[in-house]
Amino acid sequence: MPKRGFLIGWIIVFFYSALSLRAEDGYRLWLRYDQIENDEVLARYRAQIRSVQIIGESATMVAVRQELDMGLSGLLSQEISFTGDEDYQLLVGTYSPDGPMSEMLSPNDIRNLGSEGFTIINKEINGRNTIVISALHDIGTLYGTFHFLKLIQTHRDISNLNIVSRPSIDVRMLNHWDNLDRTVERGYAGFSIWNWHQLPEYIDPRYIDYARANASIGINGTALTNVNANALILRPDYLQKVKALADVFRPYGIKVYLTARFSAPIELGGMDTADPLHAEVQEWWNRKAEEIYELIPDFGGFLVKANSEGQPGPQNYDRNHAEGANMLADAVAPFGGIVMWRAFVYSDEEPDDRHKQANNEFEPLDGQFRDNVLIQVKNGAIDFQPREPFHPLFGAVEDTPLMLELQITMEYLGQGTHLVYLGSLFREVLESDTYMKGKGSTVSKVIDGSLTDQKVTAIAGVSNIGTDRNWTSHPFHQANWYAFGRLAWDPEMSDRDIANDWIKMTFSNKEAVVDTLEQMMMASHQAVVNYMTPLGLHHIMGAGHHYGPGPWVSKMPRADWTSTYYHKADSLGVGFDRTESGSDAISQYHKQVTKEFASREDIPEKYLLWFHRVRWDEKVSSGRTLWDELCYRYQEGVETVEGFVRSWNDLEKDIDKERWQHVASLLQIQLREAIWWRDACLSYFQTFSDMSIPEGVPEPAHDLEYYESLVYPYSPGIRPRW
Ligand code: BDP
Repeated sequence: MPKRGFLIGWIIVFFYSALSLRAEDGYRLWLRYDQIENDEVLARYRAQIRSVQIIGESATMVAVRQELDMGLSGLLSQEISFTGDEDYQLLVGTYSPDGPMSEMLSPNDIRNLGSEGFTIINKEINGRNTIVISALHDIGTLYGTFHFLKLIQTHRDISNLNIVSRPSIDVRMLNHWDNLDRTVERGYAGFSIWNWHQLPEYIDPRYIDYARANASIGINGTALTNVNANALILRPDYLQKVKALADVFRPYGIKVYLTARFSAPIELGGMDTADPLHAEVQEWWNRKAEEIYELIPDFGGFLVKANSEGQPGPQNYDRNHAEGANMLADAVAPFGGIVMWRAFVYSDEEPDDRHKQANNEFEPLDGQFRDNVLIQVKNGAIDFQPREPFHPLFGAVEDTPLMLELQITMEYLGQGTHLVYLGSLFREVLESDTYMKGKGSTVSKVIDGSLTDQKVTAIAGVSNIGTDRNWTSHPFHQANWYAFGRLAWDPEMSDRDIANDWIKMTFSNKEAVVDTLEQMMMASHQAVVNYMTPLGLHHIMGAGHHYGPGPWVSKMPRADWTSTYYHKADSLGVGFDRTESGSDAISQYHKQVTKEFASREDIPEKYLLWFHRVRWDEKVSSGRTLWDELCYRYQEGVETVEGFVRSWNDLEKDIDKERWQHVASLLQIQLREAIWWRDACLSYFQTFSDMSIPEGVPEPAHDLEYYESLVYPYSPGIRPRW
């Protein structure tokens, strides 16, 4: 007998050590529930949570139970009782005035929770300090559950909680630029996770983990398909596939949306027009909406890219954006759906500065859209550049709901391989002041509806998710998905606090790790701006795939696809004059902003060349010439990445082998490419400035011809053409 016990003992030891040695592949994202390493913290939580009472049986409450079971038994590595014993220490349930939770909570506790908010509060129940997680709807209770698990993952004190949280924005969604053939436009993390061919029968378990991850950060919508849309998704068999996904996501509070190809009545309906004022076209969309809602009663609505970059739209029939949007809005309105109509438009013929075109087209239409239409506006007027000043539409449209579109996939910020924390970029956009209603009219206040009283509010992030085992290619890019969700819930949150939570949940609570990673992440946005597009330079990347530097790009089908259009370098200077003496795009901002940006003295230097043409020998705020400053900024970007390499090396012992090795390799790519950007851009601009590279900045390793000769036909994420 003792022999047998001995053997079993060894089997158990072997099993657990095998478990702890399991390769850390990043699949679990920030929902890692490994046993807490700090013994003191562990002992405290173990005593605080042994028994849990969950009230409710809906699919969402089943998800609550599963998450708590997995989370608590993993983190605390002890058996948790869910048997409903009287001595529970955690009570989880949705409040209703005549339900059991009403005995535990006062109406005051649940006031102001809205449809998605939650409360987590310590109460004396049965003479015991009990934690109560509750909400007015099950989804709020699920959000509260994830919040609670986060408190434990980040080692917060849970003995005296009094949390009330509700989202500031109604629709918090991901936009997948996923094609039906599973390629992803501007996707750098593998293929699309939507396995259209095997849906609706095969439900990949990934869909559930996708939903869990999104729910954990409050994301409640997903547009499944590319904005460069394919009408096929609206065909009945594809709608069955969409329904299967919607059914998986529903318990997690996530609604599905689809991109609507404006010409679908022609392509699918066999009609000869898609004119939005044509009765039969309207009828086609009304029927289509009915068909969709029959299958998916909580379908969110349509996202539309129209008359932009070759996509069909109302202007093909001499109708305007409002007429196009309203037709679709009328089709989904009876079912509570919305239409998100993108403002990323620039006309094929218009010779005007591209910066101005969205305002030119949308400002005159303000007030003409149906109540269930939102205009979806990118953060800046050009295109998700490493840094852009906020889009002037945010301060110019008052009678139409505006929503913000951010890009999580980093098309212009190093794509799948550079460590860049976007929390800082998002924060910068959200706190930009539009002055729409006087000082303090930040973009976040425009989009959360508090300034204009808009009925629906929304925010979208272009997803960076793909079939890569770790979802996002770079382990640190998980933080960008995470930060998007957190800011969508609370646009006033600090990017640093979000990074701090993410690091603790994803890597470690050890102070040295947290401090180092936080520093790296917080420095990373400015670093990429420095080594790619310092001082307001923009759109100087490689053509087509947008990979690597390409300031020399000058021959493209359209001038505003070239780099030379944007930097306008010549022997005198560099920069795009968007002041009154130039394109005057600057006047589309509120006059307070226009005044600031128009002034060479007042303009934040980070936007200098975005709005001004500056002579190479002109002095900037550091007292250096523009040319020297440019060189130093590029160099500073490279040096910051060198610092990342050193910092990461110092953490080798604190991070699991797999992720440490992965990030270490990616940092080598980032460093090589930062140097490439610096050397290629300085070689190129030097042909105009004709000034020498200042001391402290190395001479480029190659000549300009070399950099210009590099071609990357298989760079990922390329825009498919059909
Ligand atoms: C650009 C991308 C292109 C997208 C477009 C858009 O290069 O692939 O289709 O934005 O947002 O940044 O519609």
